[in-house]
Amino acid sequence: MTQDLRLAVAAELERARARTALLTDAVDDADLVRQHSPLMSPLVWDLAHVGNQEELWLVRDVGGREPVRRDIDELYDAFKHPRRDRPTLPLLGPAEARRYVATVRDKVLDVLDHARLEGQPLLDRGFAFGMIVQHEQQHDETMLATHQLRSGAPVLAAPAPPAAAAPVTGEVLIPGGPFTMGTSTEAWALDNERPAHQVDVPAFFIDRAAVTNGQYAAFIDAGGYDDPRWWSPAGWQRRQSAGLAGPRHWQRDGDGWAATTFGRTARVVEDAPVVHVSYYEAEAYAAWAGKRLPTEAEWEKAARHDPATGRSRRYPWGDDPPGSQHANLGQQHLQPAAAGAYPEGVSPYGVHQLIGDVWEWTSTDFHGYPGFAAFPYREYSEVFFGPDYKVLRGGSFGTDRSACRGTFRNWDYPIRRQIFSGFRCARTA
Ligand code: AVJ
Ligand code: FE
Repeated sequence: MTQDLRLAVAAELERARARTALLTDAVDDADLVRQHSPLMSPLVWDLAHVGNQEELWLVRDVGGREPVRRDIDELYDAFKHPRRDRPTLPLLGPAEARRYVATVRDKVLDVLDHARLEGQPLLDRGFAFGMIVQHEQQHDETMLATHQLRSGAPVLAAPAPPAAAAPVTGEVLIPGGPFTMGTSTEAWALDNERPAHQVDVPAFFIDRAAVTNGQYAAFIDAGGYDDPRWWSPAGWQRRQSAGLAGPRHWQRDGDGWAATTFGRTARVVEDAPVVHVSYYEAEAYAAWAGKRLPTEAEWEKAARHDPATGRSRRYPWGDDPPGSQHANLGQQHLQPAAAGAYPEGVSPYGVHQLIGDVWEWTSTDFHGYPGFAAFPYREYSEVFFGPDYKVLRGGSFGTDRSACRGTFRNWDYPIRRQIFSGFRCARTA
């Protein structure tokens, strides 16, 4: 049993590292140390930061081993230096960073061989290793977002996602009543997903698919960006000060729209989810459509609640881990898939593509659930709780399956759109 777990952990560590290598080997050294946007770190910072977190938690804390590079802890502490300042730091260069992460990984595989993966909460069912796997995968998504902000010739390529099996439109009614939100049993769930608790959700309608490029273009063409009626006061202020006129990366193309994706410009796909919109834009679209954004509890009930059994599933399709038939995850396609492309991923209520494709904005501020306890460090979640951040759910095409669950919670500022963010609409029944 623990031998199986050890092998599974090692495979997940390896899979994360392969993705990190792909994203960092795709560009030359000059590109690795360059800052492609003030919102992002140089890729070489993410690389060494991933290794440093792995060293802190697995080499030193779990393994009780001597530090590899205690002298660099400060450089890679995300709270010591905001992203915009990171290019001016005396960072490890590309070759040094690669050597560092490889040295740390060698030690970690040795620690894994000897660790007891039970007993204390930090090690129970391999949690600390799972946390570090997810951390690397989260940074791999961040690095993918950096790639999207990079200018120059394309360096990443992937096959197109599957087409829609049948078009998915309209909404479903989710009857009122309690459901179980969050988890107390998922082995690698992070602190903010815990504990499981009952939430009574009044009846509501939710869209079966995320808002598509075609639908969003109709909002723009109807003058949606010029009518303060649809925008919240904060959203309108942002729309004005940032001069917003459409999703990030969109440009006019005749009477339609094109978008530049990882260096390639093409017409936007009508029936694929819109991506790179802020919370404020999502909120304005929903108001224009006579709807609203779902609350986080509504989103999770639509995704996990099984009315036949009364229990909450790990994923919309059941308890099996995500496969390529269920959801567009893991940077396999590098773009969201059309509504209806993953019929095997549908939820019990008939809602599609809740997992994968695009992160979905919810109307809920990021807070701890009742009974929340910071674990294993306050800086993962707790320091972000409060009204400044909105919760996003479901993961995107850039999110790995190890960093995405029915209970997984992401968060960002409502003005942000460099992430792979979209949304679906809801309304009160
Ligand atoms: C959960 C995506 C908001 O990138 O800020 C990475 C994940 N935390 N390193 C982030 C994270 C520490 C986090 N998000
Ligand atoms: Fe980090």
